[in-house]
Amino acid sequence: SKEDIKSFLRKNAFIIFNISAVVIGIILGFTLRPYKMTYQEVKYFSFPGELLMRMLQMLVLPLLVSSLVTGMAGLDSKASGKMGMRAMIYYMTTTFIAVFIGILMVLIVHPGKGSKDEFTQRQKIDQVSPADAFLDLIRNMVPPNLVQACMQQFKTQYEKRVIHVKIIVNETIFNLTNATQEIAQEEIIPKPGTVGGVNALGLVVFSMCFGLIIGNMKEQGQILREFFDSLNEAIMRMVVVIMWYAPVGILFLIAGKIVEMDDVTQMGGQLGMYTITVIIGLFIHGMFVLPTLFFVITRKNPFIFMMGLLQALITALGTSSSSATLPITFKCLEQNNNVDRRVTRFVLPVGATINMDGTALYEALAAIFIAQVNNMEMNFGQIITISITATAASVGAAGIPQAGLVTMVIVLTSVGLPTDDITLIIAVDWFLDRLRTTTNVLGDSIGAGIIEFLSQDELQINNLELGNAVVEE
Ligand code: DAS
Repeated sequence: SKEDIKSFLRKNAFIIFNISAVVIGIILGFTLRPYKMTYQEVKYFSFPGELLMRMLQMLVLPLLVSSLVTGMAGLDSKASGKMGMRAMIYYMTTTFIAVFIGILMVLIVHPGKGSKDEFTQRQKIDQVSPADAFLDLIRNMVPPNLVQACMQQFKTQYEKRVIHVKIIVNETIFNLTNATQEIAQEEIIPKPGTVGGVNALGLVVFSMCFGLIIGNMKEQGQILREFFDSLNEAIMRMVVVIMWYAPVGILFLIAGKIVEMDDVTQMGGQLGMYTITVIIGLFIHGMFVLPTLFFVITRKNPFIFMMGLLQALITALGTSSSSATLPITFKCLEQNNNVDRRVTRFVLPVGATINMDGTALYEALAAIFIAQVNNMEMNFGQIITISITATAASVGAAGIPQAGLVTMVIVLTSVGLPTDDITLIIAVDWFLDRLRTTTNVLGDSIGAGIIEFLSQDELQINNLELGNAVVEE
């Protein structure tokens, strides 16, 4: 009946809007592509999308800090310790499985055919020793200046920007249009560990310690607990507003990207096979491994759970940033899937920062692909090294567009592969980045569901102990 249709539409409005946004965005993008817009025109055209990115990024900092602080403060230290352990075990296990799938896929499909003839002209890429990269990761965890940790680090980003310009502009094989050349100059590849200028890792570490401390401070900590709790609530209400705008932004982000993307003329060759291999690997991990894990542990239907996440997954696809998606991930998990807020607040900010299954899978796969292109046989030891460094590189990669490409350097240098060959895969990276970001967000969300299930006892005890002081929303 009419009423049924109405209530169906109302219940599923977000899902309908978001799916329509993707479909219309793709159609619009391909319709406008033949008109070869200039850089200026593309910029105006994608403006609604740029606005969405900015809105989401605007909320990330206060959301990340307030949710972690209240999350930690709202649990007793035993509960948070146990939950933290579970989260770490989940992150490590799933990341290793992802790496394993990536390696298996690239060894089976063997997309690299031992010649670089198809790829011409490569550019120099900065050398970073794995040891330095590792120290950098630790350094980022302890920001000397908290205010600075919240702000853009212009210098390093600018350096990366110049390098990126050279790479794109000098690539001759991809028939660059004017639009792409100029856009490349605007693009920023930030330093690992920084999220849209925010040092997320450092803020995560600080907020967790801070939350733990004020949680143990009895009456003295009351004001702070209430402050962060209410800040968190306010930010979450802002997220609701943005969620209504999100489909519009996503439509233009996708259409804009399709309009400006390079013509990849050689997709039939090695690069095409590589792309397909990555897609299949991500698909296996996201649609088979993670749902199975979820089902085995919780005995709940993983695909219903994933339907509830749809808006977050689509936002990840549109923004290629798991950090920018974080606000939406929160809302989807809490509103649609009823995951306990004490769990989401605790695990989502950490997950979005360090747990990146898609990125890990991709880095391992890409490294071995580059070895294949160079006709270099990787022995067992080297493959183990790649697994470990790919995991570390995914932890170190910030949740921002194409961060994984930057941390690839660590994986390549660890086994003596030419880092300049990262430029071979740049042409398709914007696309694969979107898919791996979606996988990253899926991994974090399924993790939240699993950890909630495993932590029922602790949550129960905390409910009784804390009454409705901090816990009740
Ligand atoms: N785009 C990333 C993310 O936000 C990371 C990556 O580049 O792999 O998840």
